[in-house]
Amino acid sequence: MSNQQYIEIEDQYSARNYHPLDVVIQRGEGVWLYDVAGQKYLDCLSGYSAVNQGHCHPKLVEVMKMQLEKLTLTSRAFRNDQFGAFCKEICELTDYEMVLAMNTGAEAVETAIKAARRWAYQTKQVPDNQAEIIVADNNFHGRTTTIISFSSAEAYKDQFGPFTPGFKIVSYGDTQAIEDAITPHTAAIMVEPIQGEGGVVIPPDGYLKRIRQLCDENTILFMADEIQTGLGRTGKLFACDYEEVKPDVMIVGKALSGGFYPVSAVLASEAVLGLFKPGDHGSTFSGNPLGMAVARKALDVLVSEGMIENAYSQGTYFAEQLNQIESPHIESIRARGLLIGVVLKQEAGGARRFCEALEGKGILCKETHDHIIRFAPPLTITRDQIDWALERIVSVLQ
Ligand code: IF1
Repeated sequence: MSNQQYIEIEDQYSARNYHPLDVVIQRGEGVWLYDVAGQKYLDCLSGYSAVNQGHCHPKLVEVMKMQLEKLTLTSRAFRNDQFGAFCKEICELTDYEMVLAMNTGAEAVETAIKAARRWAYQTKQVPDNQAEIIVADNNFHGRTTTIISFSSAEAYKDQFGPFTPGFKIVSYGDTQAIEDAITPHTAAIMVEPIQGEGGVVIPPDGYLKRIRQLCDENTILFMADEIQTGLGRTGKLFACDYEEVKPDVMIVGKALSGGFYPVSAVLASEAVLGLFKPGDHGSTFSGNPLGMAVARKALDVLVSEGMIENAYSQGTYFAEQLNQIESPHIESIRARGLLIGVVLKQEAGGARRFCEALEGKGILCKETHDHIIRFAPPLTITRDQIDWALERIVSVLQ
C-alpha cells in the first residue's frame, strides 16, 4: 500500500483526535524510524519521551519476547514472579519506600490524587470531601475528566463537563501564588518540574525548593509529575534533582517501560501509600508480569548504559549549537538535558510548517503551543547524530 492509502484508511476508521504528520512509520531502531517506503527519519519526539532508551532496544526486545512466551497477565488477584522484583528495584533506584504500579500516566496521576485525598482525610484530618490540591496553569497531567477539570487549556476541557471540584490553579513559577492559595484543607501541591506540553517551560531557580519548604511548613504533600521529565530526559534521573528536592509523591510513566508497554507508577512513603487497603484501588493490567519484566530492564539499561549522563552531555551540546544559529525566526532556546524547545517569533508563522519542513529533511519533531518546536530525541543519541540533525535544522531555520 502507498503512504496515501494508509492515511486514507486511518482517516476513515479512526476518530480524528489527532492531527498527525503524514508520515507512516513501519520500523524503529535506536534513534531512527523508517516509513513504509523505507525513508529514514531521526526521531526527535521519542513517543513524547516514552522511548528514552531508543526504539526496539535489543535487551528490551529480548526480555519482552521471553516473558511473552511464559506469562503476560495474572491480574493482581494472584502474585507473579516479576512484580515484587520491579517494586524493589524501582524503590531502590529512586529512594522511595513504596510504589503503586499502574498503566498509563493519567492513571498514575489519578492514583496520586486519590492518595493525597486519602492522606488529607486520614492523616491531616481535613474534613471529608474538602481536600484541595494546588496545580499550575498551563499544566498537562493527562486526559481523564478529573485531570482536565484542573487544566487551564480550554481546548482540553471544552464541552467535557461537568468537572471534578477540589483543585486550585495558580500561575506556574510563582511561589507567592502557591502560598496565597494554601488553606488548612490543602492536601497537596502537584506540578511538573518543567512543563513539557506547556512549551518546555523551565521555572525560576529555587521554585521547587520553595515548594518543598511550603509543603514542610504547612504539612502538605509535594507531588511531582515526572512522567515526561523523569527517567533521564533532562540529564538527571529526575528534573527535581537539579534543585536536590525530593517530592513526597513522585509520578512516573512513559520511559518506565521504554515505550514497549504502558507502565506507570506512583512512588511515595509508607505513610502515604500505606493508606491504600486491599480493594481500595487497582486496575486489571497493573503489575502484570509482561509490563514488569520490560520495565525492570528499561530501568536497568537506562542506568547501566549511561543514558542519563549522555542526555546531560548531548543535551548541553545540542542546546549550545542551537543557540548559535543565526535565524530570523528564533526567539529563544529552552533546554534541560534532551528536553529542548525552540521558541519561534510570532511572525515566524507557527511551528507546524517548520516541523513539516524538517520532516522533508528526515527529522520528526512536534510543535507545541503553536510556536515552539520541541526536540526530544532518545537519550542514546550520539554527537554525530546530533550534528546530522543540526545540519538540517540550520538549513530549515535559516
Ligand atoms: C496526548 C501532551 C506530552 C504528560 C505528563 C501525564 C501525562 C502526560 C507530564 C499522561 C502525557 C502525552 C499525552 C499525549 C501527548 C503527550 C504530551 F502533549 F499531551 F502533553 F508529552 F507533552 N503527565 N503526555 O506529558 O500520560 O496518560 O498519556 O500515559 O494525550 O496527546 P498518559
